[in-house]
Formats: sequence, structure tokens, C-alpha cells
Amino acid sequence: GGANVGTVRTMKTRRTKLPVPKPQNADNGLWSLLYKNIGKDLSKVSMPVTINEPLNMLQRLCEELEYSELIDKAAETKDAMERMVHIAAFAVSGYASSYYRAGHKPFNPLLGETYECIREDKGFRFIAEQVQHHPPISACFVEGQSFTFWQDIRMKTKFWGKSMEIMPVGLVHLQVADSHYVWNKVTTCVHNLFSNNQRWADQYGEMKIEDINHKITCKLTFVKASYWSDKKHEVYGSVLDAAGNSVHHLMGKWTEGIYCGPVASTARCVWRPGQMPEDYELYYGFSRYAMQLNELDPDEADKLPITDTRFRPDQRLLENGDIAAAEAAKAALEQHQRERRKKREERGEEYYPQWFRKVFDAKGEENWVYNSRYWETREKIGFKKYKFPEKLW
Ligand code: PIF
Repeated sequence: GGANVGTVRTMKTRRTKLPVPKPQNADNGLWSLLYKNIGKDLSKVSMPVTINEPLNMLQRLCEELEYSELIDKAAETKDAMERMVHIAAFAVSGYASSYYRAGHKPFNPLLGETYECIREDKGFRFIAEQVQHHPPISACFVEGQSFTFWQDIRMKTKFWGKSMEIMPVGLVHLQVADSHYVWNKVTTCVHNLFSNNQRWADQYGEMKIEDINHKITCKLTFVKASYWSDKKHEVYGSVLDAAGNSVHHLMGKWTEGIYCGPVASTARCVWRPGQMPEDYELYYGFSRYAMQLNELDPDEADKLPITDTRFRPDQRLLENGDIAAAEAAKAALEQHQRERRKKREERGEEYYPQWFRKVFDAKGEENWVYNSRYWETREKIGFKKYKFPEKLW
């Protein structure tokens, strides 16, 4: 059943900008830091806060739902082949924001950090938790009026000197109408890593979206940019029926939009990204939707658990432009986390996340599923009375 997100709070006007523009800081020493750690697993190196944007990985997962109206459209579509067209556009739409965001990385959430997002206007509620620290794993679960969406994400990274490849591991799940979709994510490559102004991101590889209930698949190719071709940001592919016949062709760019049709000249537009806000360059390249994600609504604050990212001090300090304090707070939080880990190890305790649990699928792959307690606890007990096993800050 769909989530009853409408009754949770009354609609507010959300902020349109961050409190201050990003401070202009000089060289952040990223090059010497990476050079010192050559050959090491970079996820185990503490990075300077200046390469972060004031959003974390949990909020980035929520950002993938910016164009959730495509799922609502799919839900109204009776024809399962046509429904796949909207879902494919949705899967591509999650990459649009990355075009403006290559300059920074999201915060790495602390183990046990959570993030909720209630969007009565979009008709969904989102919950995510950092379920593992090394290697980092973020899990999320979303209930919409017409759908259920979940994923857990883990990255493999490859450092190439001037660039870095990020290969997400794990699958995205989406249930809409009588379809259950599963798909993988493509590789992200951040180029010109050491040039603060010329860093750019590419997305490439094959994405396979399956409607397991109807045996319909959509194969999409994200074309790798190259010096010799002008095929930057291109995506193409087709929707195949159970017999493997191609029924719809898809083409476009993850930065500009997706079109469907037998031939390009008559293709119809399925999705186009929204306009960027004024002065977005000054605000980390955030879209309107991204600007809202870390907003702390004073009327909602006492309903949130203390583990919610909106209370994380270093991220808030960065958002407010206080770099020195953010840097110090990040170091202190990380140190505190190391001490908690050490204590658990000394006691021989295993760590269990609060809202997700690990299950193994038929192929023996690890999956993180929502235990359905978060919203129930929020409504019935309230997080003020809920006892968290550890204090994150
Ligand atoms: C810290 O995370 P950082 C380290 O993990 C550190 O080892 C740990 O201490 P511990 C700290 O507690 C952590 O806070 C390091 C690393 C994190 C990711 C996944 O935030 C990749 O300081 C995300 O960062 C990239 O970051 C996604 O890994 C991009 O968060 C879309 O690997 C990196 C840096 C990647 C550089 C990319 C530059 C792009 C501009 O003692 O507990 O181990």
C-alpha cells in the first residue's frame, strides 16, 4: 500500500538557497594527500572537508528521486512495455544532477547515521541509514503513493592518477503496479581530480533494467566520452519483450533528456531535467531540490531522531561556510567513531543497524532490507523516548 505521507505535516515553503555561498578556499592539498596514500584503499583515508559538499551519501540516494513523477506516470500506464519506458527515463534521470556536481564528494555518513525525507508534494517518504562503515554501505527505503523503492549502495573505486572511477555495487529495486523492476548502476568517472575548477564527471557502461514479473528488459548504454568523438553524455537503448524483440527505442543524454521512438526525427520526449536555479555555481551546483535536502524545519526538528544527518555538526558548519570549525568537527566525530568501534571490538560485540537488516538473496548476495520499524517508532513512541545504542555526536 502507498504511504500516507500527506497527513504527516502541512506544506511549508522550502528554502531556495543554502544559507551562504560556498567559501572560496585555495588548494585543499588533495594531490599531496592522495600521493601520500598511493596504492591504499582511499575509503580508509580521511579527506579534507573542503572536497565535500554539504550533503551526504544518504541524501544523495534521496536525490535520485527528484523526478519521481516519472514513476507515478508509470503507475498509471496499463501497458507494461510502455511502463518500462517511463522507468528507464527515471533510472537515467538520477544522473542529471551529477553533471553540475563533479567538484565535490558527498560526506561519508557515520555508522548509524540516518536521514529521513518526507515529501508530501511528491507523495513519498524516504528513510536511509549507514549500515556499514568499512567498506561504506548506505541503505534506503522509500514508500510512494504508487510505488516502493529500495537499494543499498557500496562503491568500488579505482584511482588512475588524474581520474578516479567509482563503480557502484548492488541493485536498485522498484515496485510499481504489477511490475517489479531491478537494475544496476553505471560507472562514474571523475576527471581532472586535482584541478578544482576543471573537475568533470562522466557516466558510462551498460544498464540493464528488468521487469521480473513480465520478463521485459531494457538495455541502456551510457556512452563513454572520448577526445575523438562528440558523443558526450549520450544514452541509447531499447525495450525488449519476453521474446527479445525490440519494441521501443530510447535515446538522448543524461544531461538533457530522454526520447522514445522508432527514429530520432519523430521521437517523443519522455523526460527533461528541470532548470537550474539562479547562481547555482555559487552553491555547489545544487539543483532546487538538492538545496532543500539538508534544510532543518524548526517545527519538524523535535520529531527527528538525533542520528539524523540534519544534526551532524561538521556538515552543518560546512553549509554555513565555517570551514575551520567544520574541519575540526569532522576530525572529532571520526575520532569518536573510532573509539566506539574499539570498545565494541574489546567487548566482542557485533554491530547491528537500527532500521535495516542484512539478508542473503538466492545468489548469495548481501542485501539490506528495511525492518519497517522507523516510521512506526516515529509515530507510536517518538524518537525522544527511543533509546539509541550509541551517541554519534
Ligand atoms: C573518512 O571518510 P571521508 C574515511 O573513511 C576514514 O577512513 C574514516 O576513518 P576510520 C572516517 O571516519 C571517514 O569519515 C574518505 C573516502 C570515503 C566514500 C565513498 O569522507 C566514495 O574523509 C564517495 O572520505 C565518492 O572518500 C562518491 O569514501 C562520488 O565516501 C560520487 O574515497 C573517498 C574520496 C574520493 C575522492 C573523490 C574526489 C571527488 C571530488 O579510521 O574509521 O577509517
